Amino acid sequence: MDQTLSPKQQAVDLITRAQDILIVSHRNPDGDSLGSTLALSLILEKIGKKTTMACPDTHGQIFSFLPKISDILQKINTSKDLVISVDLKNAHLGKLGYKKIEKENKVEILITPEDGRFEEGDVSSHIKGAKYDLIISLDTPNLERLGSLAEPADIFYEVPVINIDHHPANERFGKVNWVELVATSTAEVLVSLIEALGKDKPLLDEQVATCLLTGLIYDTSSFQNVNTTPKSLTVAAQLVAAGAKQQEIIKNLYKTKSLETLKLWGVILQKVQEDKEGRFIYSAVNKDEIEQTGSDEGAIGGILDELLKSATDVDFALLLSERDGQVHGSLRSIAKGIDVSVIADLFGGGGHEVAAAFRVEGNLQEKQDLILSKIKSSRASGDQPKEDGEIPTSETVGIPTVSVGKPTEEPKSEAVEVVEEEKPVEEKLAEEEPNPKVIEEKAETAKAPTSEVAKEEKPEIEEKPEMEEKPAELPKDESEPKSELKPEMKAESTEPTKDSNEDADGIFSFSTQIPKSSDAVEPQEAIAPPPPPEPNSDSLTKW
Ligand SMILES: [Mn+2]
Repeated sequence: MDQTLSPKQQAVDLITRAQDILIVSHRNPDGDSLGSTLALSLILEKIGKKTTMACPDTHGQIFSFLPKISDILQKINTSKDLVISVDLKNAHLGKLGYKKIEKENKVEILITPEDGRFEEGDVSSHIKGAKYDLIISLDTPNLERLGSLAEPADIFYEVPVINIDHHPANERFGKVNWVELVATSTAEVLVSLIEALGKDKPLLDEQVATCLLTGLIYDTSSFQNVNTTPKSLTVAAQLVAAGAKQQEIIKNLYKTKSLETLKLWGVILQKVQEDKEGRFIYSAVNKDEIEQTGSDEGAIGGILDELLKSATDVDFALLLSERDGQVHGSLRSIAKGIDVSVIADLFGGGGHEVAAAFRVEGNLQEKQDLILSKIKSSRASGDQPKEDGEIPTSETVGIPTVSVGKPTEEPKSEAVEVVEEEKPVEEKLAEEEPNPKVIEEKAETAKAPTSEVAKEEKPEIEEKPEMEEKPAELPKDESEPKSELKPEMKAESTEPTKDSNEDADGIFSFSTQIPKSSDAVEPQEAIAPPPPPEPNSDSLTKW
């Protein structure tokens, strides 16, 4: 890779040479991560690439209007094929088949020569590399945020990664790191990539524009946030001109609430309380209440921004929600100059000045009072609102200054973990302190950041929601008809011609796809019986 090229040029170069591209984005998907993923997939398919989209968590209902959204997988297949090669110098291929020996938990592959005689030394084997030849990570500051997609993370070290993002905390884990701090959203960065890829033919169509505009609208809260830049407005205008369905996006993102969401909001609003001394409002919702309304945790996200944040005469709003044995705290500043990341920091959390979050192990009942009293005493001890017009410092602009510590390194009374806010907030830093040094930083292969700047930006915002994670149920193989495994030679094979069963790499593939359900599944479980033979289906004989 030519290091003198810009990250954009390097990205274009890698994409041009790749065939099978995996697009991944962070846990707890949002409008930017989803819109960007979908737009990029649509574009890459247009230029003849095969793409797979993956996000470790399911998306919220409000995003269902986006094209192709149901194609986003929650799991990626990281399994690798075992390739058995047979040298044909001594014999020509006649028939090829296999049989499974249940007792010994083995499969035998039988190759009958058409003429000549095979020698034992004609056989060799190797493990085929990862299925994908390129990974593009979108809107994701580090591998941890990819959740189960990066567990194990081997594939991210074996396959080149293009890391496209706009978060200051990005760890630059890619081979190419295109991190534009001045961009409002990853979608905005992609507009420039799409232009570069579409030199020969324009690629921006209605669907792509709608996906990208969703990302821009989401990350700027419909251009309300302070991170809204002139460029983002120009790009948005360009997208609307290309047919982006702005009204449909607004309707789905902001004007459509399911009855379940409204019920949950009702519960939350009913329980809102004010702490006069601490100058904040708070509400809390437990697991049962979430379940009773029929909504999911994803429905909680919007209420802070849409309702609680409108409260007057308080400094900030706090919402506690119980999820999977943890209490999640979400914070929004209301009064100008209040930095809620300081509050989140009390519990090992982090975030930005205007929005932050934390997570505490335990249930709501036992932790609520503890959390509230800790906040109150911190407020009492002099966390005063900052003066308006104060010159932003690295702290006030939301550069997280908390150090990330595993619970073992930071013994605290309660096990806390740092979380990132569900809803991305404005990257004020991006606007106020664009750091050319970082933007210009050239690709580094999966290395820890070495520069001072990079260290400073080491993300302490780490999110472990896992709340929406519903790994796809994989079919079990119990139902497999055992009779199919009987070692009886089937005679209906055809001539071993290459064309019908050779894939792009020239490797024979069984017409009976062995359903590789998941890498987590025991190999022997994953092997399904061959389906009933179809005459002339291929030249591989099953017996
Ligand atoms: Mn984003």
